[in-house]
Amino acid sequence: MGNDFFKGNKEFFPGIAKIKYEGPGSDNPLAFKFYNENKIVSGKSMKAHLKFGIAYWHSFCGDGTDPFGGTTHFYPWNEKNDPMDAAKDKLDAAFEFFTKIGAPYYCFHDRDIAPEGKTVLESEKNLQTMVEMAKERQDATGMKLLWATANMFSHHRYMNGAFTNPDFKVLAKAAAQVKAAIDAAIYLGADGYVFWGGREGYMSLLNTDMKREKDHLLKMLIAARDYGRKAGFKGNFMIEPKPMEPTKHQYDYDTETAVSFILQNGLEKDFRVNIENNHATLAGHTFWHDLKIASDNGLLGSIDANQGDYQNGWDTDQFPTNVYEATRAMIVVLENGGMEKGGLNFDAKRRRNSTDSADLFHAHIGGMDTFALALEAADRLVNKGTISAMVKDRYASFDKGAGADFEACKFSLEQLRDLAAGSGEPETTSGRQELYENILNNAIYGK
Ligand code: XLS
Ligand code: NI
Ligand code: NI
Repeated sequence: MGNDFFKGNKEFFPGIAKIKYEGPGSDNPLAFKFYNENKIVSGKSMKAHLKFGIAYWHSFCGDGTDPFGGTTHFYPWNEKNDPMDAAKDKLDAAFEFFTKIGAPYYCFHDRDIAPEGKTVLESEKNLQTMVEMAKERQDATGMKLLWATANMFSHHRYMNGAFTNPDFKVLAKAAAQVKAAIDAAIYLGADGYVFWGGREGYMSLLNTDMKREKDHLLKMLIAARDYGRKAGFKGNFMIEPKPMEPTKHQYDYDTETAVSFILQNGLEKDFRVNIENNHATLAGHTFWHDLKIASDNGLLGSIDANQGDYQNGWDTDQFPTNVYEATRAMIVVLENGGMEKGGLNFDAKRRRNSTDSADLFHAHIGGMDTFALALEAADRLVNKGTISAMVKDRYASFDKGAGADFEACKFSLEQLRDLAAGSGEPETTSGRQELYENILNNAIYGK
């Protein structure tokens, strides 16, 4: 394998070497056509701009199961009977994949890397053991943990929620799990810790005290933040919004809701949002819209880079292939000055019927090439500044005179009325949407 670290270990992706950049002229399906990690784009390498992360759950745990059928992805790292032995194989497979695909970051839920034990203590021990192994592999390969999280939605005890469960005993179990996951994040030097509240919501308002549940959610986020900071966690805590699925209604409905929650409760020093494309579209927004909301509020933390299906109303978690959508995302990221402690985590799964191990590579190569194209297109657009100048000009009437006085809160409603009464009908001004769209397309096509 050309990497001493794996000597003596079983190879899980035999016949696939490290994926290289071969450029758009290459016909090799196992090569990057556009992602050239060392290429400099406005002063920074592609690798540093994009900070790709691999989602442990989809890539090494998701087995193709859907509501109508079981496993279709039979993994060689899932063959041992003892769950800890299987977890160790999985870790080796994961690091082999990380090294071969050449993404610098990964993300996991506690239960992705270590099996749940019979007691809290046993679960903590399992996690500690696996985290120590992961640390060794991080040190040997240079991989970094983008963020960690706790899976508080799969176990049956969480069927009525975790932090928002009506039963205090379940809430306490969730607290224990989060404490251990934060400890893991600290030990592995993670840049972030994510709260995605899959079951923090309701199925029916008839049996739900929503006000009380939301209050518990806030109290638990504060307790987790306080513990993390005390224990030395320096990264961002992040809320990942999603409107529904698995619950009918999730409390962190969309980015606007999560941002308001953060600001309303004075959590902006510690909390950011982690935005997923398919969650934004499920909420009836675009990826672009949710990223903009976060960025406008200084709360853009990180991105779960995937895409949905326009015909399906659920979280299909597909690998990103839509360059137009990705470009609009990268425009926000560049205008935001990057994401500091965030990156692009592929929270995406290959399809149930993509059953070759090479498909995992094709999926990630496609996602990485898509965002490389998007980065360059966004850079052309942002650097030229045509659109930003046009937008600025659109609001020029607020830059001076009475418009500027209005922004400085110098007018009452009556005074504004008098201004209106003393002037004629304003001339209409075109919004020029089609022109803007052409400029964006031109940037995508290299102009
Ligand atoms: C599910 C979420 C989940 C989070 C991490 O829809 O996207 O994968 O990213 O718990
Ligand atoms: Ni996600
Ligand atoms: Ni999702």
